[in-house]
Amino acid sequence: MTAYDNAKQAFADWGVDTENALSALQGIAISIHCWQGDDVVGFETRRGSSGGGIQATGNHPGRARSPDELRADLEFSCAQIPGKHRLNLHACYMDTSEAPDRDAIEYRHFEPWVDWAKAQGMGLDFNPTFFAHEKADDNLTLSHPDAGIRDFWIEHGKRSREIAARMGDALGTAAVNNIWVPDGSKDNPVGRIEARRRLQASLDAICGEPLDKTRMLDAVESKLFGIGVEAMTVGSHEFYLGYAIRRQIALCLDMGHFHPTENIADKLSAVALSVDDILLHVSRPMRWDSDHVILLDDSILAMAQELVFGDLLGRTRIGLDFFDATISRTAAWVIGVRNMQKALLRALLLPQARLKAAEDKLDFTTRLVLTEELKDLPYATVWAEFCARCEVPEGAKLVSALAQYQSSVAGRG
Ligand code: RNT
Ligand code: ZN
Repeated sequence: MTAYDNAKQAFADWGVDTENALSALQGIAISIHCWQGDDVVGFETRRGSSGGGIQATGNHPGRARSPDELRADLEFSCAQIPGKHRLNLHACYMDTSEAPDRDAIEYRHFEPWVDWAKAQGMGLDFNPTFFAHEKADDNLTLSHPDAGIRDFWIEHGKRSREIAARMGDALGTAAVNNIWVPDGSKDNPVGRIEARRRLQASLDAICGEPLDKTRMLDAVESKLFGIGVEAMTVGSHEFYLGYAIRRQIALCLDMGHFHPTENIADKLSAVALSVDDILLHVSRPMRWDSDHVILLDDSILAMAQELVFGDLLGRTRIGLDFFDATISRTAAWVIGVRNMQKALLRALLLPQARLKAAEDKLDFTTRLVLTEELKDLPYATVWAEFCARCEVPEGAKLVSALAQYQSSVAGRG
């Protein structure tokens, strides 16, 4: 008997088939955010200030300085992560010797990424970049009072959407095009509704023409506040929840974009009754939207359990959104993606029917005994089996692979 055979039996004793869990996990693609690899800097020749309140902190050696370095780092990272995943690109990560402004980006500026994704067997997702640009320095873009500035950003949004659709065509898997804008106000505004009307009109101008959902999915991302926009964020949760419902597009829930005591896992089932598609930005806020690398902690476990128990995996895209520049950036990716997968595996290994039956009978004692006893099951052994089958390292081998790669990139300037 191998350790896995024993674990398989331990779960079978609870009525859980570990093989079903492993094949379900194999089918879940995580959208890996390109911006962890270079501290959200991007590769535009014309580069503005960082802006938008989302600057990474830290100066660990090894930041990717070019698309080639970023791709090399991603290839290494993906070789340490079981399964097939997606890459989530931002518009500012264009790969071209040209210097198009944001309102002039074209598909060809991203084609090297598409070719690379095809070779890797990865899908792509996309984001227009509404920050780090002189026309966003006031933290106003799609809701700017000046129509000329709004039009500039609307053009950027339209082009991004078209690029995403063409990525979807090329790779045969719909690319999510997620819109997040930093728009807001540092001090108490007097024209809140006007700002929100302008944002709504700009979004309508961008997403007005319906595109085939097999090519791309529109998503909008809400936020509570950011540095420099403490008093009001135009695209608040209520704003975008309503907008996504009205326009039948995807809603993006970022785990760092709510009050720290709100339970983001709880929101999934609530919004799922009103929107068809959900995008997650799995992140770890510490006191604020700090975007720490995700741990295998209660918030992630709860999120994964809601996805599995609410049968929401089929209409939720799981994207990650964190950036830590104080540690190895490749290690950050690998740790974060694997933690998301471990959380999903744990949820898939729970005896769901039995737990729900106890709850339906209002037998809360049994529910509590079960949830606590189930924590002792050998999840780690099933995870190790998954890694072995996918031919990726775990434990001490992973630690040394990460350290070795980090030392190979530490000399980058
Ligand atoms: C910012 C949002 C947004 C960004 C990325 C880089 O608060 O979370 O998703 O992190 O677009
Ligand atoms: Zn986000």
